[in-house]
Amino acid sequence: MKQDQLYQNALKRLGELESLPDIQNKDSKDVKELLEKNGISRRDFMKWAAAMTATLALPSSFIPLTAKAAELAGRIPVVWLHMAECTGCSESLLRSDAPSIDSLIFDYISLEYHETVMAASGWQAEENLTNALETYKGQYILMVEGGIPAGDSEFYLTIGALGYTGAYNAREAAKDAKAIFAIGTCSSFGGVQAANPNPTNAMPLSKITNKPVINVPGCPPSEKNIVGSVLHYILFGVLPKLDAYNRPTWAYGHRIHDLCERRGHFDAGEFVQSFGDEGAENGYCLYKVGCKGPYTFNNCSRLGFNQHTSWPVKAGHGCIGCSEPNFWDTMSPFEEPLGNKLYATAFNGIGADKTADTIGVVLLSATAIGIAAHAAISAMVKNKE
Ligand code: FSX
Ligand code: SF4
Ligand code: F3S
Repeated sequence: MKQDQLYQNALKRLGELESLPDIQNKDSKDVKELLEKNGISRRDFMKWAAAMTATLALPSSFIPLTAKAAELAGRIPVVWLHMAECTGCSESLLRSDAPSIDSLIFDYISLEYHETVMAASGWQAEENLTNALETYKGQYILMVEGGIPAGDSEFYLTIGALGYTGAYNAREAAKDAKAIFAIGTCSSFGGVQAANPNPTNAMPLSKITNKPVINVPGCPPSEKNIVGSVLHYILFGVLPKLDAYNRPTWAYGHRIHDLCERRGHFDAGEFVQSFGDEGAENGYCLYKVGCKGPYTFNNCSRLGFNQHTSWPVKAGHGCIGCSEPNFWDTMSPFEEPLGNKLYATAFNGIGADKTADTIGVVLLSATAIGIAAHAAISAMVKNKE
């Protein structure tokens, strides 16, 4: 769609949303008041809107629309379900001592049901869920965190006094949802629960419902990718452009390696050989101590976490590929280059063992050879200097 048309559609949609009642039931009347209370000026908010517009890969003409979308976040009811996981996805937004604008906007979103933040428990909590699904039938956004035990193993995740399984709750909530997001790698791809031998037969959300699911992976995903997904939906109301794994390309269109701050050292053949060595002190590339940035699609190297303060590679550990399918199996050992794994598996008869995971390793290996070759050539160039 042409930019002009996109802009006009977003404008029309925001106008329609504005005429809806604000259903958020927090202390603050509106986003303006909420930001003021937290000492955030209008100017800071507009700077945030500019950064978020760029994050969503939209031109700067959309900045006022992004700001407006954030202001209207209280008009969209959100139901957030927890499945089998560590709650890191929610924590990535909520555990901030100085709340970022992202977390404030998330707080302002009308969370009709979210087990971590709601006050209700027991029967009342279950009633809240049933009420939210009925009251906002056909209007709510469903966000699901966690892998979901399925089939004969559904009972491994049994929730609350009614004894429903997680899979049952997810299926029921998906039926009348306007849009569905799998938040985190567990919900997107199964995550740690689905790692070999996957004892509970944990599945991604997309295998539990037959409705379209937008995957927002990462273990955890960044606050920007979660809030950006909601804002994108508010702005356009349609599926964003997705990659082969149903991840929005605005967030997962580039490799970690493409924009990594240590990339110059990779190209120059300057590698950390072991943690704590002189190369580590000099901020050299972490490829040889296991960085999976060359095979991982996410925007961590561009945006960082915790209000841009840091991200795994900046903190000194390689990327472990946490936004990729089956990364617990395909990307480990996390502190060894993937090329080592290629060598080991090639001599361990991997071809005879055709599970989905091992096929994943073989496919990945084609890229691994290229990267390993690049790393080796870079190292040779370096040695000749
Ligand atoms: Fe944890 Fe979410 Fe990882 Fe999974 O994040 S951070 S185990 S993606 O489902 O809580
Ligand atoms: Fe950065 Fe890792 Fe790529 Fe090195 S291998 S440049 S540390 S992403
Ligand atoms: Fe995950 Fe790698 Fe980003 S480990 S948080 S995708 S840097």
